[in-house]
Amino acid sequence: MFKKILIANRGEIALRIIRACKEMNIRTVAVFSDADEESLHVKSADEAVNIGPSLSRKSYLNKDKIIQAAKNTGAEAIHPGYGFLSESDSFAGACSDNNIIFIGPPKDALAMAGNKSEARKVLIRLGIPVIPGSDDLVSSPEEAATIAKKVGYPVIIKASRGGGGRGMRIAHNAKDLTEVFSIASGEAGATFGNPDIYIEKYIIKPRHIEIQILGDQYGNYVYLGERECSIQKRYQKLIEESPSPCIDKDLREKMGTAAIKVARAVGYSNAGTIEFLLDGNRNYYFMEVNARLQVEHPVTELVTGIDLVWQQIRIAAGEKLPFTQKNITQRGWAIECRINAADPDDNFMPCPGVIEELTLPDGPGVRVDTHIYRNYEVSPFYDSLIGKLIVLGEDRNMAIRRMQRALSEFRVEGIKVTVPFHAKVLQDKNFISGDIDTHFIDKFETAK
Ligand code: MV4
Repeated sequence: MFKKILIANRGEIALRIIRACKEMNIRTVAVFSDADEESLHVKSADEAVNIGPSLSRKSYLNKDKIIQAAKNTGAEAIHPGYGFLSESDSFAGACSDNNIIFIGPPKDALAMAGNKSEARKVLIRLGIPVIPGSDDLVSSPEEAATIAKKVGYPVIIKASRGGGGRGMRIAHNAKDLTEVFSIASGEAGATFGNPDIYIEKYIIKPRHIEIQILGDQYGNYVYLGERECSIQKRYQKLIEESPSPCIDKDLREKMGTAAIKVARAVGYSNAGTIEFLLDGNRNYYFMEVNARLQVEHPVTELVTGIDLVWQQIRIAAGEKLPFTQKNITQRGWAIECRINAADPDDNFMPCPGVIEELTLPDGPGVRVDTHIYRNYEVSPFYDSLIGKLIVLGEDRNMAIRRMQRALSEFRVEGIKVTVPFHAKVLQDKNFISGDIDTHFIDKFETAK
């Protein structure tokens, strides 16, 4: 096992990883930017290294600085958390060039996950359900029009190097398509440094369901059930839960098996998520591979009892999975609210500033993953996520009541936070009945 790990991240996830390391008797190295000098991850790690100015590009995204910090402190492995360098195949490559273990999937699996049209092509060959569309890249508006005519409008054009909702354009008819085609490819080139695009039929009102998997370096895989992530706004998830109200044992098994097939096909190991869309008839379609530990991983941890960060570290150190599929069970219902320093009345505009008063929820079935404290200053330089409130109940109804209770205990003063917004969603009758899809928040906001 590793003796020392560097955590190439900040905020709540850096703390989450440091906690797992402490439990495993592994020493920790934090890295931090100028803006994060007073951050908890810096104080709770055994060592901390300043890696530069506040701008992410100059610190948390600076590969050389981070690798140098690992070498100088003698860290044998780097945990990238989520965001920043977590899905960078070139960073994973740089780690291995420097004899440092990247705690995540192999470089080639990262590259495959980052190339959506290539992944799609491989999975079509394997018989994994993908949304009807192009089998490969689409290179002209004429080709796009032919495919659109075959699968039917509306269609969606996606950047091959995009993901998470970035670089997508919808076309409702042939006239739209010509226009949207050049916009989409121009955007893809400008945003992702690669103009490649592909096309799919646009699924109206899908549910977003993702399957958590773990794979060791010896070809053993398990799936840890699903997470329902449909409650989102502009691709930013607000609430996640596990299990999903619309998945039964049979569908879970089918999607879980498909997810493992995807992972195996791309040579995946470590923790990963296979994202699917579910249409109104509960047909599932592969969307993308999220090649990292995800923000919402705690809901899976609470219902399976498996610590995903422990497993990530064990896998990276070359250990075999300590369980097989039949050992994995889900018990109870978990819900997570992402708490942001943002204003729901102003399009979730970030609201950085000093936290003047703070009371965090506690009590039965409540977990709070956060890096904030009284007098902490939420920086404008980074994502506005200030914490995650996660509850576990015996069933969905109990989890909802527990979340309502926990939200009512959550008190932050000095900055605007999304707690009151979450409290309203948790009272919504469609949410309570489990009638949710990716358009839920839009409807919820217009109904107000
Ligand atoms: C789609 C889609 C409908 N049809 N693809 C957005 C994030 C990215 N992972 C894929 N996304 C979508 N792809 C087809 N063919 C609808 C979405 C989508 C969505 C997906 C997941 C979660 C929230 C979403 C919100 C709007 C649209």
